[in-house]
Amino acid sequence: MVQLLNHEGEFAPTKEHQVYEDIIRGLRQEDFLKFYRDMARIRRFDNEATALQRQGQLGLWVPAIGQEAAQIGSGHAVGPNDHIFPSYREHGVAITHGVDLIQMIKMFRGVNHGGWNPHETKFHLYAIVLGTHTLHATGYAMGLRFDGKVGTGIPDNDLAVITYFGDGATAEGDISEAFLFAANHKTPQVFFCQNNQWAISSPVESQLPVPIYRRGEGFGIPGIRVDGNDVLACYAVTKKLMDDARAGLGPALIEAFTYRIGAHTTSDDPSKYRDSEEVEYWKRRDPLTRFETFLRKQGIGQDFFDEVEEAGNKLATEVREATFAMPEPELDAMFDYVYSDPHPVIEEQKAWLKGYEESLGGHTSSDQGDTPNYGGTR
Ligand SMILES: Cc1ncc(C[n+]2csc(CCOP(=O)(O)OP(=O)(O)O)c2C)c(N)n1
Repeated sequence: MVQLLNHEGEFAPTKEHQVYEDIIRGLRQEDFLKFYRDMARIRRFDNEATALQRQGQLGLWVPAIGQEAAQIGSGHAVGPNDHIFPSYREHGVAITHGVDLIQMIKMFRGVNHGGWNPHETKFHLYAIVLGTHTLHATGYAMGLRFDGKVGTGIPDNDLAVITYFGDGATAEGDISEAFLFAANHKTPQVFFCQNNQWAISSPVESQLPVPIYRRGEGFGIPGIRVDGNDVLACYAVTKKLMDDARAGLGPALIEAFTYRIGAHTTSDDPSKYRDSEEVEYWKRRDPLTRFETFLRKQGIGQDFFDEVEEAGNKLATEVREATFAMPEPELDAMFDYVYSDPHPVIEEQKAWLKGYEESLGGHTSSDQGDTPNYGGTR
């Protein structure tokens, strides 16, 4: 396993990881501070969003607590024009590529159609159906190869794709299919698995005949395991493999070994299926604490940490205020993007809903009971 920062927060790479050590030695202090700022920012955001859900302001929240190093480290290693295909927990990666967190809140409040503009950010929309987006990523990466965007060495021409998924998602056939197409087409692509050790209530041991990082071997995809709670290792390994992919060396698989400290989602109660000692063990391996220790050893003073905390509080206030100020969507907005052209069944449903609302005096109510009969065939 590649680890550059040990549990005591000391930079202690081994000889065999020289290539990754060199990548980190090429960074400036400013980069380290940015990594910490982003990890703390996303932790604060996560806590605020969880509180908003508990207060009935969001339909659901999906916390990423414990996975900040894997996400911020890898996210910063992705080039500005590379494409990112996330699953649904990658809020940390999202902020490294300019996704507006308020847009993300809108999605979980159910007032928009699923997020942000992926053309602007290169961070594609969240995919709830496990594994599907790894095929989208592979298709995109095949396109890059067909378009000559790989291995030319021409600055700004060569691009790569990264896709994120969990340990549980590796059980999906889609991921095996994505591996096969990626390997056959030698796509410029990194598969980044955050092994947070739980797929809701299924422990990773229940689905692991071989370690995840070796899952691609039979397809011809080399894999590497990285300490997912070490932001520097996550950065360095992702940077190296994305550079290799852009240079035309083909796809690779990274398994970031981490832990989901929080619940699967706000609808989950993990105390029903895992021991508190296990959670406490991993809290002692909190990626933020390890990196803070490292920074303090580098001479970073309290002022910096105070400033980060203040910025987090400010962000939380902004998110909260923006949430309360979000306008409700128009009732028929849900029909707008089903088809690009008008469709008779959709028009029929729209008309039915309008009539139904009018029969209630124009108010929406989810508890009126009637199951609508939309008429159309499907
Ligand atoms: C195809 C499919 N099957 C089942 C689900 C229900 N589901 C949602 S999340 C989840 C667990 C996923 O675990 P993992 O891939 O380890 O990712 P994590 O949520 O831990 O980040 C399941 C089974 C789904 N969304 N899609």
